[in-house]
Amino acid sequence: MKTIISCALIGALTSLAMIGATPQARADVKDYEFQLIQKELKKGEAIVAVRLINKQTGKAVPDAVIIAKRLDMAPDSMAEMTTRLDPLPPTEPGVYRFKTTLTMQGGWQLSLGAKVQGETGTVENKLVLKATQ
Ligand SMILES: [Cu+2]
Repeated sequence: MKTIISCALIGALTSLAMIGATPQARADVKDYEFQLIQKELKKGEAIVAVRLINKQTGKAVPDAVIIAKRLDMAPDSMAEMTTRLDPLPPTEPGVYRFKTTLTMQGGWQLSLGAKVQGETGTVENKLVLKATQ
């Protein structure tokens, strides 16, 4: 009986020690990357979804705060042509979704700025997607 109790106690102390040293604390904003779930979407009403991953662990990163976002046609030399980008509630941890209207067929650039929990600095990515007929 006595042995069981001390094992449980050691287990609890080990868990506490692990909480104090999360591997994320040593990561850098450059270790994070947004990836498009779909690189081609139909022209018109669309949902753009991106996954934020930690490149060191390959894991999806939930609870990031999107602080900047823009969708424009820079890839087709129309950087001034922008469209709406409304955040949608998450359905999967680490996946960020936006409702938009792809008003023209062609290349669109999605620019994102995000704050990751426990990291200083901003994750900034530019991703290119294609609106098809
Ligand atoms: Cu255009």
